[in-house]
Amino acid sequence: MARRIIHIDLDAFFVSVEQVLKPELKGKPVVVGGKPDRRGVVASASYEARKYGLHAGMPLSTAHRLCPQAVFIEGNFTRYQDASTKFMAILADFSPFLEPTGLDEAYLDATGFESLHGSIVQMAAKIKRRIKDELGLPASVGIASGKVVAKVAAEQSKPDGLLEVPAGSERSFLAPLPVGELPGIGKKSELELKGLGIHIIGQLASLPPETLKYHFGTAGVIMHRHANGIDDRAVEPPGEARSISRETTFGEDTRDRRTLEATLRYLSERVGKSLREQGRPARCVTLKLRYADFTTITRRTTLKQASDINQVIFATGLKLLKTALSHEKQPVRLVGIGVSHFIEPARQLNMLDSSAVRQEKLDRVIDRIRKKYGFTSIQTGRTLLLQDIFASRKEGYILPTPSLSR
Ligand code: DCP
Ligand code: CA
Repeated sequence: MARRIIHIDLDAFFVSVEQVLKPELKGKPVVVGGKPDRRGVVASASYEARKYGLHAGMPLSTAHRLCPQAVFIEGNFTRYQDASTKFMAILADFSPFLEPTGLDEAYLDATGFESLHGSIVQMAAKIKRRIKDELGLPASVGIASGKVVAKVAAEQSKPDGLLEVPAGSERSFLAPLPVGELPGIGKKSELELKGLGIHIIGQLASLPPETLKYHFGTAGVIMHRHANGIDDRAVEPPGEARSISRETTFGEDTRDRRTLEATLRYLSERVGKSLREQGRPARCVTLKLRYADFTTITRRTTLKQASDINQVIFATGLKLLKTALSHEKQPVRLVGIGVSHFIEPARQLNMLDSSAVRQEKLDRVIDRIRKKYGFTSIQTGRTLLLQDIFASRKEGYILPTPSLSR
């Protein structure tokens, strides 16, 4: 029996969350990403704004030029995270085979669930209804025998759509679509395929797989299978996180050591907080830097002893930062810090020296105070200077491009 895989993706996610909060924004061109005079890009554009050519990733200044009447909103990442958690909780009610693939999208394996709901289409309609009723958010759903076709079907049905591709018609469904619609084909491959005279997925599907292998390696073989609607990848519920990281892009590229160090300190504290919540200390600390010309480097240190202490994370990152900056004179565009290689705490409990135990306890006390009074209620001298760089609210500083842990 063919599998029934559902892909579900919320429409204009950040914008839709804002529209729930301010219903007067519904039906209007709306952009989340920042005010048009700020450097930065569109994170999410309402479908009304897309009519003017606006899309995610477009510079805000361009968006403003194309659609000056659009409402530009800074956005609030905490709100989107919160909506995402509720969205995933609704999906989890429908199937334990749930694989989130972003804040606002997920795969569900619904094979054999027909009898529970009448049909898979009815199941999908119920999911959409609950998301609309409980969260006020529009979603689009694709149903197919595999992930790739389900995802394309959801995309084709947007906005507020529902599309099932019956088993056996995957190939003919994909055939007329432009190759760029196939997940995994980015701008570069698309151009290369155009060079070969391949414009639609049907043409791709008819090529000998060897040709694609010659041009794209293993990726070409997968591309060929997907173009033919063949995709047997399982829906995989997430395992535990393998790393925790935080990063941010500066409003303006900077060489200022104090700014860089203060930001690194703040990000280290955010990482430390998540790490202590998760309860397993980490062995590795990784620094990430992106320079003005977009060159991105990562540098990693393995700790002698696994840790979840702010100061240890920060000091390790700082050493990496100083070394990196001594080799590079360009201004920095982005800084990030992450930890990985977690260990079970019991393995080293008795080996920790007393000062490490004291520091950890202190960090945990600070976590509790911050939980109650806000993240910026306690700050080290070092991070205070961030007040001049970033706006803050109770949950912490508002970073221009916050990122979730991976
Ligand atoms: N996002 C972002 N920066 C990007 C792309 C996306 O911050 N370059 C954020 C904002 C989006 C959310 O992720 O609202 C989900 O991304 P999608 O690509 O699913 O875009 P939307 O949900 O906004 O629109 P669509 O209706 O096309 O899914
Ligand atoms: Ca979306």
